[in-house]
Amino acid sequence: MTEKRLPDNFLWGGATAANQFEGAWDADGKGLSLIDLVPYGPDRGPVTRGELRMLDCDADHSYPSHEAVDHYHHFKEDIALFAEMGFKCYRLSISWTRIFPNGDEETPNEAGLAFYDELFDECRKHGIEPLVTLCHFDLPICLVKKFGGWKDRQMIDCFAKYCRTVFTRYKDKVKYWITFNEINMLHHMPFSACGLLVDEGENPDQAKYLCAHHELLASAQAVKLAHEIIPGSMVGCMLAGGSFYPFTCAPEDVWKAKQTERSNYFFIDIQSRGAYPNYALRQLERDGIQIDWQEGDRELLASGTVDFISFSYYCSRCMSADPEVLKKRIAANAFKTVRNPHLQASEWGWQIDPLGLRITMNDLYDRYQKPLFIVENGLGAKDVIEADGSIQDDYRIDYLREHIRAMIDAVTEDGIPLMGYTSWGPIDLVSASTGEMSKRYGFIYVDKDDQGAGTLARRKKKSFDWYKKVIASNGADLD
Ligand code: BGP
Repeated sequence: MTEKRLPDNFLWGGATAANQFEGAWDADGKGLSLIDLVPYGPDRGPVTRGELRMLDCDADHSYPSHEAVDHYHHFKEDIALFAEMGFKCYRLSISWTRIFPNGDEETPNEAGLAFYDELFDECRKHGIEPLVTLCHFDLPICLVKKFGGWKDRQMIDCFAKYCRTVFTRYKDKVKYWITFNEINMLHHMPFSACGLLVDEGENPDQAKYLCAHHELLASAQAVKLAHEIIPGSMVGCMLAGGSFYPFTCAPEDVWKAKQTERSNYFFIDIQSRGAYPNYALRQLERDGIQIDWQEGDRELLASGTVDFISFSYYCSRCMSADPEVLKKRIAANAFKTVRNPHLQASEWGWQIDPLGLRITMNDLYDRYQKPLFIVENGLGAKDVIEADGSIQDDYRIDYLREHIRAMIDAVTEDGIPLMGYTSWGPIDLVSASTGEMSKRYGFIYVDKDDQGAGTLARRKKKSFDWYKKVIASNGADLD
């Protein structure tokens, strides 16, 4: 026990995404989303990056989103388990294609709207505040085929219609919203992030920044709509976070780390400050990239700034200016990083750095001066069921304990306003990067393997009671 604890209104909880959790990919009128075409296996990476085109399902691949862990049919049981752990908040995403199956219909799909009505009612019944992501790597494939995804400005209207529909429908049930999950993933997995497929002869960077401009306008529009339709609502942007350290103290390494960091901050700089930053304007000009400015764009960006900064944090990253060092980079989520010799890594090579969370929080708050919300953090690991049926996931507890400790230091020692903490995947779900089930984050185990076999039964791990105690003590008891 320590004296350090978070305030009573701190939003403790967990986070999921529709495509990795719900399954029921074609139930009750749901349309096909681009993420329903991202397969399991070696083709997954190339599809998410847009290097391999997959615009229809085929018999040679399996698609993890189709069943996921079937939260769609287990949501009451799942939310009851969250309530048992004492969750104050549950971050989930709405699947756009449950609401508008093709993305461009005039009227929404009532069955899809009804599903989230029930889900939010269930949360409210247990006193759990929903935090809703409008788009988590999940857009109607019809819009990808029709418009080329976010390359087309008409996407802004499609998104606004979807936002207006869900804000109006859920205005009494949902107060906290996030526009786009990990918006900077556009750099790293452009197909999953915004449906981008670069055409032959097209400049990939021009296409990327065109998508970015439209998404940023759509985000600003969504913020304005939420504020109009739901008085008192709060809307956040969302960054795949993790500060970049210079590999050495050579000024060239420091500068390279800063530039790389800025290319990721670019999106949320605009979402939180309402204008393109000078460094980006100059860089885009040097690179010969045109921004598709149209009348009213600047005003829209300026008037639709976010209320809070949310981010995921799994690891810090390291950058060097030396081409030889860069050759040996490793994976850190969809990013590449120079290996930091001071850190250990997870089984998937993501380097574990609890102090890096405190550093990232300070970097973000120094930059934006807006409340922060940690909406993803956790350890992906293989779990073993012991002979007595228990799962002794002490490695997960250790990871979370040290990160939560660093987070509490950032709040209590550094004075950072933090709205809440939702750990990633409180119930095991499909891995976004690999499509595996065996990369597990949960406090609750799901009986399903990488090949899709299993009963989908839920089972508490050792970390379940540990997290319950952490929440009950508001972070004072991390033992
Ligand atoms: C983030 C995504 C999540 C989630 C998480 C963990 O980038 O927002 O959707 O999956 O990473 O990554 P993975 O599932 O690849 O382990």
